[in-house]
Amino acid sequence: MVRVRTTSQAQLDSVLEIAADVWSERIGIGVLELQLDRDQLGRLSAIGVPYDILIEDLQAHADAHAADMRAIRQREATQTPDESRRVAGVHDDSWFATYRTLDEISQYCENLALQRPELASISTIGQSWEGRDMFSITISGPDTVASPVNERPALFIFSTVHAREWIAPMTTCYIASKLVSDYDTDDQVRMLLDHARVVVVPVGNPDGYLYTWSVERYWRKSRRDNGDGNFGVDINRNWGYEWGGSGSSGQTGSNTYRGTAPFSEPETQALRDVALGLGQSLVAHIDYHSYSQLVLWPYGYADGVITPEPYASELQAVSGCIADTIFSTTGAYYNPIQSVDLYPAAGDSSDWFFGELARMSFTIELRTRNSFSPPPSEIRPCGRENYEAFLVVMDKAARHHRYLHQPMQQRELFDERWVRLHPFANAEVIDDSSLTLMTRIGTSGTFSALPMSIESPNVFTAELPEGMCGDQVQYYFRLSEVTGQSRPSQKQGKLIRTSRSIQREAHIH
Ligand code: 0X9
Ligand code: ZN
Repeated sequence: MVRVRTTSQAQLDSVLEIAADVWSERIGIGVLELQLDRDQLGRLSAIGVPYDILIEDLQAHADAHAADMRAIRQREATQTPDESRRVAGVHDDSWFATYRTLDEISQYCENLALQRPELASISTIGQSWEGRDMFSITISGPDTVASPVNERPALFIFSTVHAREWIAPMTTCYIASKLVSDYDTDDQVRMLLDHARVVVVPVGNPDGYLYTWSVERYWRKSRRDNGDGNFGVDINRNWGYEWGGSGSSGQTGSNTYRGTAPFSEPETQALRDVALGLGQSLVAHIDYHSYSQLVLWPYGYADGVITPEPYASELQAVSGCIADTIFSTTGAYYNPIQSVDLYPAAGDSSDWFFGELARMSFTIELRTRNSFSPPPSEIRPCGRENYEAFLVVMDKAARHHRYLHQPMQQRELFDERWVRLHPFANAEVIDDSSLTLMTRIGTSGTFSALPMSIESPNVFTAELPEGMCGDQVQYYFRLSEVTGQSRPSQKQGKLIRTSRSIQREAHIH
């Protein structure tokens, strides 16, 4: 693995031709990290591109990493397992001491569901190209008549769509595991899980993941046989929103091969169908990758693509919140940016969740800044910081469902232009004077603010502006909740989750 510096497009083109694989997130003139055969180094010199060798022998590097993991496992084998914790189905911190195989990951999740069936359940969501079962684990507070689990707002998170990103399944398993165990001990987690559910798919590409453990450590794609001697589709270029554009390849051998059609791959289909199955309940999505510590929000499908307002600001604000929470948990810095500013890549998951389903969606690039094989000691801090950040997103997403607004039918709009908003019982106290209807005629331009009136206790109304027949009227509600000080029972450390202004302000679209 080498770091090169190019100064022209011609140099960059030659370098990309010489490289076996590009590891850098950002591909452009300047600094690039790439994998190449040792005997190609001379060609770099020949075209005048200076380089530093970062990893001399990738196989030896992967072997050393494997030896580290073996040592941890040997230590593990000599220790008596903490059976009482595992049997209780609570979070087992020792499991996060090293990377885990596909089987170990399924067993860990199955055990969570087995031990706490009222909180966690496993479902088969489809089969991979090689015919392996793919599974999800759904976590929520016990089903009740007043709040059936299937009607609760749902957050859908998945990881390991890219096979070599080993810290990703560890992180989503950490989130699943802590949610289950904290339900008993943390008031806020219990409140969130009683009002929302979380669907986790830890391994979105099981064939590829297995392949990285058995054959090629740095394999990225699925394992489809493309029929021409090349294998694999990049599952993160196979989603159906603006599929086929820049940053994805039509070449079967490319590491960003997009497949033959949107959703051509069984793995992408399985993930899509989980999302569609959640229907209106789906409120947010996160796709976990590694590496480089970034929080990415859509769009990312083409250079210069504009994410419409007010969504762009809201996605940016929540991304900032995620990054802040991570930083205040462990001190790790994740940069929040729009995904296109990393590089354009058409057919990724977040563009589909946002563009097609109109849901809040993020792609998080986990630890570290320079490796698909961070030392196993990075797993727990990565889990902790992302668990805390996930709770923030969950709180934010569930909050959207603290308000009820039934859009008016066209017929009603003809001579009635009143819109109503009812806070649910679990909403925070509202600052009445902050209630505003933001509205505009048409689909572009600025929104203007109209104050809302109190129709009866807890029912707020406002009148939409008058338009011409056929005009489209867009609107959303804006209000401030009075929180923070009013909940003195919160533990000091947890206040981070409720103290950001974004959390005190809710937009309901
Ligand atoms: O390229 C990807 O799929 C993601 N990075 S990774 O190194 N894990 O492969 C980032 C996708 C972000 N989306 C866009 N830039 N559109
Ligand atoms: Zn990835």
